[in-house]
Amino acid sequence: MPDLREDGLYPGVCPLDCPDQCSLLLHKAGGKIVKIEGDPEHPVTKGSICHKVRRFPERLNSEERLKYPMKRTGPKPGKEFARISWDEALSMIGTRWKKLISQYGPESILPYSFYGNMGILSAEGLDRRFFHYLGASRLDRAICNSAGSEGYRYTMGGSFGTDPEDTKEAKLIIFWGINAVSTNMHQTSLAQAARKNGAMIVTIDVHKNQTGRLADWFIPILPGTDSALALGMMHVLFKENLADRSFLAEHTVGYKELEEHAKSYTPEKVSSITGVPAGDIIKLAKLYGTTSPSFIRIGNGLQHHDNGGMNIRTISCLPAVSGQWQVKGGGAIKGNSGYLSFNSQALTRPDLLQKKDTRVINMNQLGAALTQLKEPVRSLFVYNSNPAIVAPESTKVRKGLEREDLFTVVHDLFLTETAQYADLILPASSSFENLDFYTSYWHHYIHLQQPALAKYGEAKSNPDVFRLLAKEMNFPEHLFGASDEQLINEALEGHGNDCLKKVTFEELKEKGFIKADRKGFLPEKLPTPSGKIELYSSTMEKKGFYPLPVHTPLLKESDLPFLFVPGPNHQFLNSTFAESNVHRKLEKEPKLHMHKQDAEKLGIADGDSVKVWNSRGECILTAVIGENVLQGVLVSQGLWSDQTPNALVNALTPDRLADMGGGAVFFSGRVQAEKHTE
Ligand SMILES: Nc1nc2c(c(=O)[nH]1)N[C@H]1C(S)=C(S)[C@@H](COP(=O)(O)OP(=O)(O)OC[C@H]3O[C@@H](n4cnc5c(=O)[nH]c(N)nc54)[C@H](O)[C@@H]3O)O[C@H]1N2
Ligand SMILES: Nc1nc2c(c(=O)[nH]1)N[C@H]1C(S)=C(S)[C@@H](COP(=O)(O)OP(=O)(O)OC[C@H]3O[C@@H](n4cnc5c(=O)[nH]c(N)nc54)[C@H](O)[C@@H]3O)O[C@H]1N2
Ligand SMILES: [Mo]
Repeated sequence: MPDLREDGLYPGVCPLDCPDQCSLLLHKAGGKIVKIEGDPEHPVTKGSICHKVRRFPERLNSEERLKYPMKRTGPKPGKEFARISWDEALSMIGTRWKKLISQYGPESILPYSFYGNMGILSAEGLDRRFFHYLGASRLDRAICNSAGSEGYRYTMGGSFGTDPEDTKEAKLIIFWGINAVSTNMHQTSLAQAARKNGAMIVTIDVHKNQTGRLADWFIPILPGTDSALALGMMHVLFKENLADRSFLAEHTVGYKELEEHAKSYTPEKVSSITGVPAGDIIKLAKLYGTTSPSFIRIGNGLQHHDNGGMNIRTISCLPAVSGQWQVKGGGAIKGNSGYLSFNSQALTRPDLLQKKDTRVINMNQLGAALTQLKEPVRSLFVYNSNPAIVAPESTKVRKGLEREDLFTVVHDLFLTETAQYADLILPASSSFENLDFYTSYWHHYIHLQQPALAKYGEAKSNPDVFRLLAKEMNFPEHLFGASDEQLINEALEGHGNDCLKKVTFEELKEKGFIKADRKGFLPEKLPTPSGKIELYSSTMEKKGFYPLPVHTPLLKESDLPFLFVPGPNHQFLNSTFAESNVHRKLEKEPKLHMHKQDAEKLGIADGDSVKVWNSRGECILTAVIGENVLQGVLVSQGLWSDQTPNALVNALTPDRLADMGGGAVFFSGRVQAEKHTE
């Protein structure tokens, strides 16, 4: 271990929930990180990092950081808290939980977490083991990528795609439902490098944002209609003899059925569904079918819809039809975590859960879980997440969090909007203070973060909190006494993943990051039931889905005229950084993109305040009028903090679930808009 009293340069890895997972150089002076740079030695991130992370030191050293545990002294929500000791905090939790367990059973307790820190020990390690042993209600962590991951799995068997480093060789790059300039900047750099070698960049999105502007060809599409566009492309590929039949015959199941099925997705029909002109559909399909290597970066936006799973399932069939999986730099990436899979079972120990039918609560329905269950949740333990801002149907979520009888503990670095509803607040250390390992869901590197800083005030890491809670609850030492180093070793053994066969903790310590040893363009035998790419999926059929890719329209939840797409923005990372004046200033104000004809009808001018509302809630946003969105579509960006109280976009989003994976449908809600006057 380095001597943490020393100033100087420390290696680091970005802990944020972002595909790029950058390798960092941490400059330390006076015992603090004062500057962060990208590590030029990293083969993918190559020393370039985003503004958010360059300004990370402000966050780390912020006066607002939580330094010690505190208990509530005022009403919920509020900022009145009093300092207490860790012993007192732990004993309050232990006493309350033991009482709840004896009175109501352990399912009265619910953990709520996501990936505020992508470190594996921080996000899915001892915490999971602890709650399994306790027998708490299980949380279905479906807020981000679960619908698309399930959809992709039916086609490809798991999260396996193209090596991003190869994509600089592509001649056609399609950014499909991804705002890569903001959310995957190194894929953008790779695309620009490819463009220097003659590649063309196409962006398919509901919003002409930075990534749309970067493209050589921007294709605007109506929300939730992408599977129709992909099927329209397949229609043309088969019809024009641009499908790679020898690849299809050897590596896929069901291509003849797909060809037959795609016949009904004529360009005219697809145009009427998607808003993309028939001529453009034909042009896009021909471009895709005649350019090699062609690569599709499949984004997250597509799956936050009622039909999100099927959208991804369908698009992921395209590289099979074109045979592009077999071409270096071709293919697609939805996610690549399959190449870096480790022994998660050893860390999380699902076997410790005694009652196998312990109830499962979907994190997208937190509001309902806190307000509507017959057997109520009576205690909530929140870490790595800020549900008061990020979860759908905020009004319902906050009503639940307001319950006086709900014993809420929040472990975070800051007094987040969620922490303001807590009975007890625990201070978290930053990732740079902890030992942890990281696996990217886009590139192929596994990283180690060794502690570069002493712990801030009395802050503790997530694994340390669960070690202490285990002691408090008298849980066995042999299960909860393991050190971080032991846990990393457990994760790196017995995983059966050949790509990580040679990776050890010792080597990670020495090198900082190691590339998965991947062979071939895809695993030789895909983990689908047939071992092949499944264009026709019997598994789906058994589950009641249509076995072939298909377009299903979004649920028409009301007659309100607009579809509302509130995505993330450039300067925040979900709700992280939204608390910072500097980051908010850079974003200027919460905007609402609207088509000029819609604006005209509503008498709204550029820069006007607009009230956006539905039966769930309302927001006040600033109009940006133009042609960045199609008619009938409204787009906002950013999960703004309560410092911008009128911009809580999740007050409007529905908490129903997507077609697959229990996914969130943030982008399938309907709203009305009108000029706002004070
Ligand atoms: N700067 C920044 N980077 C981030 C994040 C952040 O908040 N800020 N968040 C991180 C996280 S957790 C994630 S999951 C990723 C998300 O990053 P992305 O994968 O980029 O996903 P989103 O930004 O949700 O949506 C991407 C795009 O999909 C578009 N879209 C919405 N609906 C549709 C549709 O039906 N069809 C099509 N074609 N497009 C549609 C949106 O307009 C948006 O431009 O980014 C990560 N990186
Ligand atoms: N409207 C709308 N809503 C969305 C989305 C959208 O596109 N539109 N995107 C959704 C998506 S894709 C995602 S992934 C979710 C993300 O939602 P969240 O996972 O809740 O992400 P953040 O808002 O960044 O909150 C992370 C919190 O973790 C804390 N944290 C960081 N490191 C640590 C640590 O080591 N320990 C502890 N205990 N805490 C730590 C941070 O301080 C921060 O408060 O939001 C979803 N919500
Ligand atoms: Mo996410």
